[in-house]
Amino acid sequence: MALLKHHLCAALLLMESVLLQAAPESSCPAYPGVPGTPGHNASPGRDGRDGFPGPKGEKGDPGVGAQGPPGKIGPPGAVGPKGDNGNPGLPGGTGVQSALVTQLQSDVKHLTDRLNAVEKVLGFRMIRKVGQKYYVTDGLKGNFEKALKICSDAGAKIVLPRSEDENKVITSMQAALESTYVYAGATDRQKEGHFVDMSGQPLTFTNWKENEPNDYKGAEDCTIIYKSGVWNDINCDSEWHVVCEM
Ligand code: MFB
Ligand code: CA
Ligand code: CA
Repeated sequence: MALLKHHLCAALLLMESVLLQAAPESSCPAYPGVPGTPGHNASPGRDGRDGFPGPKGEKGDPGVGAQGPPGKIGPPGAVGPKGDNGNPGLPGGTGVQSALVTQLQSDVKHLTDRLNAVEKVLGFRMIRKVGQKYYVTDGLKGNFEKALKICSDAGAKIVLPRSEDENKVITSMQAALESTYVYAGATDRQKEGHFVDMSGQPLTFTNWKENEPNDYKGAEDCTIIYKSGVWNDINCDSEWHVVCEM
């Protein structure tokens, strides 16, 4: 169909051109032709030739050149002020050895003492560890002087609680011993009414029962711990359970 249309259009155009050539001055009015179908866009044309060089540009910023190689080492500076004295040097070879030997001897003595204490502790029937101390007993009874000897023979001292917690350990041992009273290492033998420990130092902890110490009948200079944990001053010749500490 399109082909037929193309041929018809071509024929009409041919006829028009013939008529125009035959009678150019014809009086026939020239009627505008039917507008043709717009043509397709032609393919792009060839690139044009290079243009003429443009005007000279403005001067650019100065460039940053690559860092040059380090310069030559300069001359040595002036001599500075004298520095402080250095730390004392280590002793000479023999000095270091003697220091080490001294330290080792001290360590060995400490360990030996601890080992001896543990061996002594193990010699008792009942042991309680109380912080860095041990409370020990064989359940023996005696007066105050005998109590002091039992403990010193074992390389220990008579017990003296220094806190509520330590005091409670004693009452727990009394329950196991079915004991009523345990001697404590506190007396006012030196000065009546002023209780001190076995080194003569004032007491930092006490748990006296109400109205105690009372130096009953003027003859109570030693201290016992009742199974409830309260303290009472008593006659040093009475016999009670012995607990030692080390
Ligand atoms: C006193 C007490 C004393 C004796 C006596 C039998 O208390 O202080 O040490 O135990 O009783 C009333
Ligand atoms: Ca007294
Ligand atoms: Ca008393």
